[in-house]
Amino acid sequence: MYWNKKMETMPVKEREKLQLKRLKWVVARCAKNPFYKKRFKEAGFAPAQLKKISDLSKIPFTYKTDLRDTYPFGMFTEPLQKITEVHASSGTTGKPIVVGYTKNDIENVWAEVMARAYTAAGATSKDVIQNAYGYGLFTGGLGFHYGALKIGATVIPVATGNTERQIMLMQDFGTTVLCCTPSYSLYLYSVIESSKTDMSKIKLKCGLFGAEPWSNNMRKEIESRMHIKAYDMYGLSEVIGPGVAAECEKQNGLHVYDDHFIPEIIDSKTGEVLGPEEEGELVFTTITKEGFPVLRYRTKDISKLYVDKCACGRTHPRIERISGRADDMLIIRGINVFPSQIESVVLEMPELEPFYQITVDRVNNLDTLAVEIELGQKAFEKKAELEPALKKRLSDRLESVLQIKADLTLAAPGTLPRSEGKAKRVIDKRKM
Ligand code: DLL
Repeated sequence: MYWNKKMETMPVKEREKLQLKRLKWVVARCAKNPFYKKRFKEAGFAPAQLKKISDLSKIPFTYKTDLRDTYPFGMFTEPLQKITEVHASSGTTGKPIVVGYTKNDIENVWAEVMARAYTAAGATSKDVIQNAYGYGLFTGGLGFHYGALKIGATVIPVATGNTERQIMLMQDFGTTVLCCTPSYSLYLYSVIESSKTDMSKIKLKCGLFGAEPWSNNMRKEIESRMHIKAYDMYGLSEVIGPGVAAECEKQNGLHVYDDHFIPEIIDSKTGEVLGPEEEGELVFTTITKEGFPVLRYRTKDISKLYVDKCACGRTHPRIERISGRADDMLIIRGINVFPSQIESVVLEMPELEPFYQITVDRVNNLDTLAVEIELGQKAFEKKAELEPALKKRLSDRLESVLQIKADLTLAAPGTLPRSEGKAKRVIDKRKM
């Protein structure tokens, strides 16, 4: 079942022609933006160099740090009046990275690719979709919402948390499609199993899971425990949000909707473009977005590209499930967290020393974040007196920066491990 048969099954050669036309269009728009204008000049790139689709590799890369440097709207290619919505995700430091959409970007790009993804997972207008991704600045909630509206399904915008309520709605409203992070789905199900839920009232047939890395083993666990099909959904705010690539019923890689986003796999160190089935960093160029296009955006996500035809009939290339990241970004309950964000909060507090350890774990299928920080000597001497207020201040500040709660421990000076080389500040105990 296709949402847009013409685009999803278009012969590759024909699609390449379309891509080249669209690429020229987007590059011409970017050439008028001061950031890109400068980047093109520095790289000695001129839009006229684009003669065939492989000339894409002549365009200079863009990076997450470029978004930080042009914060908030410097990479937009439409005036703010034309931008109808903004979203934001974690940057490497305190400020978020901001992305913007025109009405057309939302209706004809985002909702369109999400409609394709839902359809590929077997969802139709007859389904009741429980959307348990976070609504707000995070791209998950509204991305899944717009796609659900587009296919004409009934959407329950329940957002994250409140597991008891999720289960109640799931039974009472007859949810058939669940959208949330894969780890949350398992947590939800463990609560269903331990509470005396009437299983005959659970009508779930599939789930669209993403926003964090997960494995095929985790898929098997979800599918066998929940008796549903579990589909991998991939995306990132900078490219569109969820809906950059999604699995079809064959569950054999994620189709990249490359009439909107052209994927490349590169060698992270040299920047050289790699061939099909070679592992490297995913890079995307958006070729239809008006508000905030990105050219050769370095995702830091590690994957492979498959260009052979999928048995489902779609001609879009596929990426392999993301196997890791080329930087230190952690994904905790679907939220991007950089250790540097935690560090910057620690450094704001004069009572604390810049020695800290971050431990991420998974308890009952839910990610946990614990941060241990050393107190300075003076503060340590008054620990009993200072601790409650200091912990509260730190906890509130971390939550406002990270959007998740951390379990905090204030340690005695000199007690956390020191290292001679690179500090190992993060212990990730999760097994996926
Ligand atoms: O997490 C978009 C999304 C929302 C995708 C809901 C799927 C479902 P960001 O917050 O900008 O956007 O985070 C993007 O999350 O670069 C990956 O490292 C990671 N990520 C997203 N989906 C997957 C996935 C959303 N299916 C970052 N597998 C990306 C592994 C994923 N990692």
